[in-house]
Amino acid sequence: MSEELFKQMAQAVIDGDPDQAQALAQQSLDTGVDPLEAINRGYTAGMDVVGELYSSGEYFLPDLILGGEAMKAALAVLEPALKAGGRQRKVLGTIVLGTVKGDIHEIGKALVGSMLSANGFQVYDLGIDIEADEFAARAREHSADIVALSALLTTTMLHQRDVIEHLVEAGLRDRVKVMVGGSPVTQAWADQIGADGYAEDAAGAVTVAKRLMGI
Ligand code: B12
Repeated sequence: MSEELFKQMAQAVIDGDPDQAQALAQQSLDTGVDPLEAINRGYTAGMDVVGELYSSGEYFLPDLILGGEAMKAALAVLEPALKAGGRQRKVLGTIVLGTVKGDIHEIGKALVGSMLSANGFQVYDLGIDIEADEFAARAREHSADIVALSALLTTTMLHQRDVIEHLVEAGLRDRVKVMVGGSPVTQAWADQIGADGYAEDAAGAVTVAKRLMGI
């Protein structure tokens, strides 16, 4: 019975269908299925397939976005039940994410956030146009393992360096890894400003975040 439900959950993510994903999550709670099993054996299994199809070129960006949205829709139903039951999903690490000061591009940043969250990271998405000192303050508040910085403009990518400088000034740099991305950002830029990781896309962000956590 549950096996069939898990398959349907995975399929809802593969199909990028948030409504179906959410309905199945509610159905699983109503029929007493363990929410942790639903996340791991249903939805996360579906995300793995989406990631593979994207890597092999069969799926494109919109499929990745929809898969992430479907997963988020299901988690919105299941995570409160998990917390109420006193069980937490295993968290791989805590990430403070945002688009840097002067930059209002949010789509890629949101996609990176939902992929990280769907793959087991606790993500605090600060939003867009975020000041450097705000990143440092929130990293301290949440005891972040990683600060992830998005920038889509050649002018605003300079602020990624400012955030690193603020983390140094706040005495946090030795405790917090920094990951950067956005279309004008390159590995060479990441190296130049002393960031710990760079990824070209949201799937790569998950790989890099896991590497930074030593997983
Ligand atoms: C949509 C868009 C907008 C929308 C944004 C809407 C929104 N709510 O986000 C609006 C209309 C507001 C906008 C405004 C502007 N834009 Co604009 N915009 C774009 C556009 C067309 C698409 C961006 C997008 O969403 N891509 C889809 C997402 C999924 O991809 P992505 O953002 O690159 O993110 C992926 C990766 O980069 C990576 N990634 C992103 N962030 C991070 C973070 C980390 C940590 C990691 C690891 C990875 C990562 O993973 C993501 C997912 O795979 C781009 C062109 C382009 N093709 O990129 C121009 C573009 C970025 N914009 C541009 C410009 C010039 C502007 C404006 C200055 C225009 C103007 N004169 O007003 C303003 C700037 C406003 C501001 N202050 O920020 C230029 C930038 C040129 C440059 N190199 O500096 C571009 C490249 C267009 C162009 N070819 O000229 N824009």
